[in-house]
Formats: sequence, structure tokens, C-alpha cells
Amino acid sequence: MTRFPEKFLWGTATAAHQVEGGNTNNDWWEWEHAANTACVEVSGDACDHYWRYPQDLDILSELGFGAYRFSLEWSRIEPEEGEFSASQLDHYARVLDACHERNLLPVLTYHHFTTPLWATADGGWANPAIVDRFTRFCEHATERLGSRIGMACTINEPNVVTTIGYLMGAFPPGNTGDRDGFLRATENMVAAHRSSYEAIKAGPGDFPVGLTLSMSDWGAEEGYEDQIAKYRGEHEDIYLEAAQGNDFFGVQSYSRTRVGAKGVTGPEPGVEVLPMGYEYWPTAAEASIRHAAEFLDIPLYVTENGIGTDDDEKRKLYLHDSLTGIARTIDDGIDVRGFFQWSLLDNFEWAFGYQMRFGLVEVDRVTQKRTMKPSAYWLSEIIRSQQLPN
Ligand code: GCO
Repeated sequence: MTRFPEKFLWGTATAAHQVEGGNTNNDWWEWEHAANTACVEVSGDACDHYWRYPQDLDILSELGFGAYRFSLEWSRIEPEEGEFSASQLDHYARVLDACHERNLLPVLTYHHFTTPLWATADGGWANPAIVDRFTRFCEHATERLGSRIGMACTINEPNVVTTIGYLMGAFPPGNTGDRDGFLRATENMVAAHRSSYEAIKAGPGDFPVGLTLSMSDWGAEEGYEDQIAKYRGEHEDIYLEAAQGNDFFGVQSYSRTRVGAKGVTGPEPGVEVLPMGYEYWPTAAEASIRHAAEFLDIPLYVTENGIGTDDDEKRKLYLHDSLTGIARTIDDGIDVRGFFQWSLLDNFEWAFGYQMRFGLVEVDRVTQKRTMKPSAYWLSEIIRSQQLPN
């Protein structure tokens, strides 16, 4: 039997734009409606979580989770540059209070992919002005919310925003092959993480602050193994270095990335490919934890892990093998303190829309009715017993 440490933190994760609904004042809403969008559909009402969060937090509490990771929507809180909405800050204060009322540690992400239109109209993450803009937002949000926050993530997966937005063209601003934009956005993301970390720590409340990063297990075509370090370096290691001295680090790893003759390449022939287009690779979290531990001697959390599938039995298998790998890292002495399943709800999977279902809970797209999947009860039993069934 694989056991987890007594105080191991079990949670689920969501993101404002993917679950709240009606986030009309950010670059994603604009991107979803753009003529050249890569999105298969618009986010629309999402899961109406902006209003239904009490019911959703009740589900987490009933399942025995101890934490809930969610994000602020910057464009609600600061709809125009320098204009802060007290009522939107009050909304997020209520969500944080609702977590505490249910003994759920609130893990608050300040930026989860979406950026206000007023900022993206002026260069977005490729303009160094974003660093002070984002830092000021973090100051205001922490001033109002800091006393309620359990843990905080400054920026979620900065490397995804830069890679898919500037090199792959599937995220806003929709640039393809824009290496200069990618490098400037990367520089600004690192600077914004560092300055927002300081701003959040300086505000009210005393809670751990860190970065969450999209990571992978890495592989290579025969003869290209020596290429891994180069790609992993600019995609992961630059942020692992930027996280030195933080209070924790969030590992988010779902699959494997392979390199070959043409740089980053696709799935290996013969390996199962998921609807997301990447390999079924349940030991990704273990491999990424081990890589992060080579750079950092601060506590690690798996702040996202899960699988987009309509086959809930496959979700259980993936989570079982992923958690088994995570437990191996703990047995080897790595300080892994928690696991956040992505996601609580089937939600807006960015450019894939609602076709990819990562949730423990199904959401009817018309009625918004929540229906627990078997994997929700399966994971709940693991949390209760603190051990993995064989
Ligand atoms: C991510 C995103 C999530 C995705 C999840 C599944 O961190 O990549 O935070 O928004 O939905 O990773 O692809």
C-alpha cells in the first residue's frame, strides 16, 4: 500500500476564466471572438462558478478535500488602468471566507492566463510596463484580501502564456514564431514574478508565496538526447531559477515533451495519445518533481495534475499511477507537501473549449447541473485513508 504523509494537503484547482463565466474584459474573451481565433468555442457562462461557488465548495468539503486553488480575475478587479473595483474585491473576499467556513485552505493564484484588455492593448506581456502594472494589481489585491489567503501563486504557468501566445499562435496575442516577443515576454514574466512575490509578501497576511510552472517529463528521438537541456532550459529552468528563495514551488506536469531533428516534436509512435494531443504519460509529475528538486530546496506542491478524458476509469488509472510516482519522490526524501487535482469541474479548456473534460465533477452545459463522477468518490476515499489502493 502506498501511504501519504499525515499532513499531506489534498485539493483541486480551477481558474477564473475557465469556471466563472462572463469574463468579458480580458484578452481571452477577445481572442475567443477574434476572426483568426484558434478557439473551437467561446467561454460564455463557463460553469457559472462566479455565483455557484458556495455549492462547488460544498462538494469539495463533502469529498474531504483540505484545500481549494482558484484564481483572481485581474480584469474584474482593475477594469481600467489604475481603477480598482471594491465590489469585485469584496466578491473574492467572500469566496475566500467561504473556503475558510468549510475548512478549505484557499490557494490563490493572482494571474491565470488572462490579462485585462487595457494592458494587452499596450503590448501586454511583451511590454516591460506590465511588470509594474501587475505588481500594482497584486499590491491592491493583497491589501484587501491578504488576511484571508492561505497560500498564493503569483503567476500560473508563465511559460505557457509565452510559448503558446508568441510561438504557437493558439493563445493571445496569437503570434506564431515570434521569438523576439517570446523572449521579451519571458523576461517580463520573470521580473513580474519576482516583484509580485515581494509585493504580496509585504502586504497583510502571512502565507507562503510561490510560482506554478508547466513542466513535463522529457524525451528525445534517438541521437537527440543532448538537445533536451537546451529546450528544457528556456522552457522550465529559467523559472526554476527565478523561484529560488520563494516559499514553495508549484509543479504542474501532465505528460512528456520530446525533442528531435526538428526541435520539439510530437508523440512517440506506439505511445497512446490523449484527446489533448499529448502522450498518456502518468509518471510526468514524478519526473518533474525530481527535476524541480535539483534546483530548489523549498517545499514542492503538485498544484495541478489530471487528465482530459471522457473515460473516468482511465482518469482513475492515470491518477493512481501519477500519485504512485509522487509517493515515490516523497519516499526518496523530496519535500512534496500536497496534490491538487485538475480540475474540480469540467470547464473551459482554453482553445479546446469544453471538449476536454478534466473534472471530477461533470457540468451540464445547459442547466449547469453538477454530477459527481466515480473518480470523485475514488479520490475521496484515498484522501480519507491517506493511502492508494493497489
Ligand atoms: C494549465 C492550465 C489549466 C489547464 C490544465 C489542463 O495550467 O495548463 O492552468 O488551465 O486547463 O493544465 O490542460
